[in-house]
Amino acid sequence: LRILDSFEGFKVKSVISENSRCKTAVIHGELDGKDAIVLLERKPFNLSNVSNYFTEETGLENTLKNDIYGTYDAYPPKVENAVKAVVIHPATEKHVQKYTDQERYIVHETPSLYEQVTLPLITSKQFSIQWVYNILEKKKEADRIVYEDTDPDTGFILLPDMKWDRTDTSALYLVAIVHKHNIKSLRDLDTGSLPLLQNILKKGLKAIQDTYDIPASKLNVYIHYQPSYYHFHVHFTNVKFEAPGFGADRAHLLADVINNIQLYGDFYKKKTLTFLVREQEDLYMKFKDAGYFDCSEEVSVEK
Ligand code: M7G
Repeated sequence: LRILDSFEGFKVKSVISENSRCKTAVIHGELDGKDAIVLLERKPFNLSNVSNYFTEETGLENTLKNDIYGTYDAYPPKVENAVKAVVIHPATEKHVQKYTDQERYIVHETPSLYEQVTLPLITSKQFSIQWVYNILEKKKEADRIVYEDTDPDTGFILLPDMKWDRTDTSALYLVAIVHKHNIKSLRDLDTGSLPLLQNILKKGLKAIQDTYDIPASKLNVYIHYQPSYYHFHVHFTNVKFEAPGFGADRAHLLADVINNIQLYGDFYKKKTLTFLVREQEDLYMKFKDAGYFDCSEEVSVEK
């Protein structure tokens, strides 16, 4: 689990996903004989120092000139060229699958499908959450903590998400990880969870206002269903930023979740929850094996 200082020895196996609009690509490779996943992302412009781009150090290659219109390939100084790279190494088969572009299917998960199909899978087979425990036990990322409430029942640690470079606040992305164990996901929330949820919303928003001067009205605060990691956590992102995973197929706004529980108590135990599954995912296989996609109309209306 060493920290890399170059990609020396890295062997590219394949490009497993690519998004030209987001300027991202995911590469599956091998390092030290073990699988590795690298998420590459072009960084946003450093606008606090925008004049750095406009010097003789930025070479220009003309690609078109028509009347007053010119297009160029520009080569800014090296420091402005950095590409963000998230490296997962050694990566498991599940990581390769998670980041590979693949067909997606909608599932309407009734409470009984949750009990019969989803729950047995997430209790037996899921991504390791060692990284979460490392944060909660202050073994890793302790110097990045933005705010902590240490209460064992309602407390949490708020810190920058791995996906955020911590410089550009218009792409601000923080995650609040609860101290309490055994809340796997949205499905486990009920009236007993209200003090925890309200505490995260109130104190998380205040900490972001105090630290980054971003008000509550400029933040999306939400929970993923299904999450990748089944230890309860909440996402805080700048509304300016189209965060991956902020879609109706995955994101549940924390304020709405609180209100649904206030109104209906065990709402998330009874609700049919909709999400996307990807073809290579274990969950897709399980729903397929259970015959869900053969007769999804019938199954999805089951109470
Ligand atoms: P999720 O909804 O369970 O899964 O969110 P997703 O990755 O499919 O969205 C987990 C969140 O935790 C994501 O936004 C990850 O980027 C973030 N995350 C994952 N890991 C392994 C780490 C980590 O080691 N450190 C930090 N700070 N964030 C992480």
